Amino acid sequence: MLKKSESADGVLDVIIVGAGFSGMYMLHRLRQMDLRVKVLEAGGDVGGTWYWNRYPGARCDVESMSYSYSFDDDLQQEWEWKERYAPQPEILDYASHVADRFDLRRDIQFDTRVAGATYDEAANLWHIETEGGERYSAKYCIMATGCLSAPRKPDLPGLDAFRGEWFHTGLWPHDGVDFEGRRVGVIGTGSSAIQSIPVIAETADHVTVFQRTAHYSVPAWNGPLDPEVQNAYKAKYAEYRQRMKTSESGILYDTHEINLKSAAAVPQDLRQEQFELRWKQGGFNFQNTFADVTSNQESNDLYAEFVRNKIRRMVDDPDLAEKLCPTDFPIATKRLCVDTNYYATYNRDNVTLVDLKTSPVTRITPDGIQAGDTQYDVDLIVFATGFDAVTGALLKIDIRGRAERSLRDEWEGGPRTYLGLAMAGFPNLFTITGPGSPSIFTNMFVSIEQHVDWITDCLRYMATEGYDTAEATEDAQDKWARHVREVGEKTLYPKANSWYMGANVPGKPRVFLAFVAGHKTYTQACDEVAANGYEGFTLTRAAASAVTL
Ligand code: NA7
Repeated sequence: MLKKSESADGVLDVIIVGAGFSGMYMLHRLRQMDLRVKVLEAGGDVGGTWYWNRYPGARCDVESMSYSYSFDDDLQQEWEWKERYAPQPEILDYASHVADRFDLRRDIQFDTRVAGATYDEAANLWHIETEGGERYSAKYCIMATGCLSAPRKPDLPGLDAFRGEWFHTGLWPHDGVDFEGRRVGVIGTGSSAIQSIPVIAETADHVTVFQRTAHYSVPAWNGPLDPEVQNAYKAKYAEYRQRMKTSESGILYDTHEINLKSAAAVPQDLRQEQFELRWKQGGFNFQNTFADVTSNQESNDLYAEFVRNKIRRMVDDPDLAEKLCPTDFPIATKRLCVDTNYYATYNRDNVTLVDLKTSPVTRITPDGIQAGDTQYDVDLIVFATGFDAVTGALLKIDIRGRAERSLRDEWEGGPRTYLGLAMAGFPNLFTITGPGSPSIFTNMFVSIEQHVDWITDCLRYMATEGYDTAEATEDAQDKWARHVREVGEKTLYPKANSWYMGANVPGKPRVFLAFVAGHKTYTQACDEVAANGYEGFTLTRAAASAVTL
């Protein structure tokens, strides 16, 4: 008997790779078009990034009320968030609830990692091969592979001979890790480390933190979400969602006239007052105190010094406080961390900071971690060393387009896409929140919904007009890639060795991985392309000549 999702010849309309929030919504939308769709997912269930990142303290840095789908009003009205910033288990419960509610799992094949995707020009099909050797074919292939889904740990010699246990925050064991009475070494001080260190320190015998670069962190002021606050928010959901969709960040901020000014341009006492106000609001509110944190070095310095002074007040030991004060990059040019008790954790007797600035980690020994000439004995190592962001998960798959063109080769000098949605030479292949889209600079849900809706509209247009292939033109792709670079170069972002720039992975080309101008600006560009009949794409009918718009 035929599986429901396949046609008589076993060919699907669409294969979606990944069942995180983008793959799930994509499946839901395409089903409404009555297409035969299958989702292939490496994990054992839905959730994507939130399925894998189960480290202690893992929590979203965007507030719960806005970090969720907007496409179904009953869903957003009925789902109850418990905390201001949702912890990972709650977000995973939400993903699972959505999968149940829309009966998504019946078209998702779990525990299936895609190894290759090859375009067959003659048949106008994508052939997908899994690591297990299964093959699927579909007219369209949509990569919903996520931006922070390829964990990376440094290539340190000696790890194999380490007598203890080690884990990466982004691939955390599902049954948890017991820290009780153990000496733990945490390598890295980005968001994952900043969230997990305070929790690990509560039960571990000792935590040694290996810091290469001090990051800026602001307090979350997390807590239970008052049901009255939640209900009031829900009553205005339609308006709030609309405001998110028409904002650059996809996040709602309480913006007054003062917040539209340059930090450097307002009097010192007023600036201090505003910084304090936003600090008390918590989270990303802080970086939106003024308009120019990432565009004006003088303003950026004022923000940074405000945070350093906070750190000096929170950490008892002045020498330690100075080591925790970031000085190596402009604030907010690496993603701002949002924490609960991070700096105060260093006042505990069982937490030590190792500053790697002059003595990097060189090897793992059987008993621990060696940094410079010093050996630190630990029972357990936590690699909080981040991800091969944005392009990593895509390039793990051997993607081949027209004439066997390999995406890995095409992107050797850095990714180039048209709108972060499509690539020249790879017809009928779409990426959700791909490189060159604003994705990582925004509330991911807002970006995901916009991308999925845009792709859905594009496929509907093709079906209605009788087109069989859509392929970005080289010219449109070049122009967009140039635009992404030029917009980025006007900001302070290039000054940081961040994952936004691909700088955290040795050998990765240093290019802007995302479009920094924001969601609203980007959406206007996408809408214009669609309104002009998918300008910048070559649309082709199987039996007729190509139309380039
Ligand atoms: P990040 O933000 O990339 O942080 C990784 C951390 O690991 C960062 O402090 C790195 O230092 C450090 N790192 C990486 N390699 C090494 C080596 N070899 N030695 C010492 N330290 C190292 O990843 P996260 O998982 O924390 O957060 C990723 C995103 O997830 C975050 O932005 C949020 O959006 C959620 P570096 O700064 O490069 O000197």
